[in-house]
Amino acid sequence: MPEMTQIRQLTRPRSDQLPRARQQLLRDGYCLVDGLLPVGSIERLREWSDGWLARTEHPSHWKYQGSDVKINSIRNRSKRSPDLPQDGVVDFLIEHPSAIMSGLGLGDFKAGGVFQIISKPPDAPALYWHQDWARWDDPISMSPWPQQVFLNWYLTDTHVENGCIRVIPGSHLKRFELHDHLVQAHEAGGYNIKETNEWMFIDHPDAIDIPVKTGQLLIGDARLLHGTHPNRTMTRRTVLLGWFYRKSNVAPMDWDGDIPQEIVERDPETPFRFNREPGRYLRQ
Ligand SMILES: O=C(O)CCC(=O)C(=O)O
Ligand SMILES: [Fe+2]
Repeated sequence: MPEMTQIRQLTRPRSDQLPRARQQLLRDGYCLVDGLLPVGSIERLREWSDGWLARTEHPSHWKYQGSDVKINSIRNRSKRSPDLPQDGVVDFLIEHPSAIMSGLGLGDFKAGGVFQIISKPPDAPALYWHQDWARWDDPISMSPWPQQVFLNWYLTDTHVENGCIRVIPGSHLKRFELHDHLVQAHEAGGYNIKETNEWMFIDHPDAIDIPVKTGQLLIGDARLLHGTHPNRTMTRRTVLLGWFYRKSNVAPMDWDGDIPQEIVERDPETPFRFNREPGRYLRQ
């Protein structure tokens, strides 16, 4: 999508917005900012994603997400998933928000290289409560700063009726009773749950809905508990979701808050082990 990147003056964020958004990201686990997209981007992205959705067979385990079409970028390609189809639109989605990321103090984050097309068709069920962090055996799970975030571009305005996201603010750093009742997300268990599962779809008293306007960018900590409402409308609700990561497992250079002792003492050789189950590093 080369036309999009030409309009440089639109990609610089307003100066007061981002420091406040950063505070919210640290405290609540998410923030919503102006995505500064060039005119016409949403329509183009909708056309692009509708094309992929139409060409892709939807397996039954996509029921709760709606779809999970993964597309690799070209210039920022994920080497872990070399077989995914590649598309330059994903490079735009990765590169466009770089000034926003810097303004949020996330300038040291790198894109995973892939975006997911997650689209709820008309009459689609809710997405269950889950969190997406999978390094719970590692003391870095306690970081008061984000280590992994999702960037969500919604391609329609979202609201409760068409399946907007809902979150439990603060759940990225604090254990809620709900944590102990959840089946782990997606391939770790969520794919196979029943729609009648009470905990996975609970109307939790601490949950808040996050309706999003097209053009806004929702950024969330991977540890945040989130889910969605069902889509009860006749129009599909699509989000383009990409993961961004910090490579370093020590405090950011400019971090002036506390650093948990567990992180100070963390063995730099701690091996990666996939574990989505929050354990002793998520405290009450
Ligand atoms: O559909 C959404 O709004 C969020 C999707 C999500 O969180 C996921 O697929 O892990
Ligand atoms: Fe998620």
